[in-house]
Amino acid sequence: MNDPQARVLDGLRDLVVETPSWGYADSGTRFAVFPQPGRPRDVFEKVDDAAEVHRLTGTAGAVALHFPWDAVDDYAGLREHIERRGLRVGAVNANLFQDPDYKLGSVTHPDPAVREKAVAHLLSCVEIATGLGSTAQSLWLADGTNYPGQDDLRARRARLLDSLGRVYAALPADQELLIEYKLFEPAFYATDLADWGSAVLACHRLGERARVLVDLGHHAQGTNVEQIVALLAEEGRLGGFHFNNRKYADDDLIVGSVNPFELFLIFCELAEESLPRLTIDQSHNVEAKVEAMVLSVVNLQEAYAKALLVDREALREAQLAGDTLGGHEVLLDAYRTDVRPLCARARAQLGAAEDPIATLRASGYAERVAAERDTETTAARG
Ligand code: RM4
Ligand code: MN
Ligand code: MN
Repeated sequence: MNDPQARVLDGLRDLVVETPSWGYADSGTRFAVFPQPGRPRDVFEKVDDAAEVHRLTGTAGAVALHFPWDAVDDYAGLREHIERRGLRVGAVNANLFQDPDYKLGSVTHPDPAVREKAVAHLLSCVEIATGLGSTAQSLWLADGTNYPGQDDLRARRARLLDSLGRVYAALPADQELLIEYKLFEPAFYATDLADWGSAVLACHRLGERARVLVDLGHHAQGTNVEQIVALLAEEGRLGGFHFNNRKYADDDLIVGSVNPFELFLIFCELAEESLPRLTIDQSHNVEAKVEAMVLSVVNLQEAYAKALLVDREALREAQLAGDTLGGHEVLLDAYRTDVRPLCARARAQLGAAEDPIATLRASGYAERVAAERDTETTAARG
């Protein structure tokens, strides 16, 4: 398609961003959690917030869930609630990092009984996903060691592959396994899945529906994340993305807030082929949560729009001609374009808000949920 504006409008129409249920709930740092007015009290209210973000942006039609944080007795009821709000279930995220049994690891733990417990949790997540109509398991492990000699690095790797192999074997054909790596934290000496290499090697062992998930906050400073995207895509192993932004470590700030040019370059790579699963993974500690999520989706729309504006032909010509700065300037041209009016038009076409933040603020949503949720909580506490 040669009309760049039409390319952007089409692209934004098809863009789906999954917002995370956990991004609406109270969170904090290891120093403190600051409770917010109107915070959702359960998964149903998290879904209500996600639906509000979708209503305003037109692009956030799926909600990723985290278990056991979002566990309920009646999954059919939860699915109905999600669909009634005009959403679908995104990836199902297992939680293998909070139970005291996992102090020395989960699927890599030296004790087979703990590994069994971890695998059982992963298998229960597969069942939950089946009931909810989700097509992906998203797995991040906190597994690792703090001291040299604490455990055998090769034995841990073998345990990891064996445990994940059992989970992969139980995956229904319409579910994929996304494996997320992270350089460090909570382990500080050796993390079992520390980088894209250790993740993609595990995927190769498991099977073709195992793919790597890239989280923007999980690399060493200065890592060229867009190059990792290109590499994994070329291998057919780019499964998904966790968007956020950071200044120092895994800060989980609003995507595009600190380093918008990096985000644009990542979208330039993503836009080369059909987009993988795109999820926001953020922790809003001091900012208003629904507003933070709306701004995140808007930032993603703008980064994608700019990537779609890149004159690919001119870029290729410059590259083939060895015109070093010519190619760079093609990218800058797109990056420096003010795409806000075009994104507003795209949102209007989707029946969403031209100016989502202003509309949210004028709607009184935050005040309304604060009144409903906080009063009832106080009443319930008696
Ligand atoms: C991790 C990782 C995971 C997320 C948890 C809460 O650092 O990014 O994706 O599920 O945090
Ligand atoms: Mn993540
Ligand atoms: Mn993280």
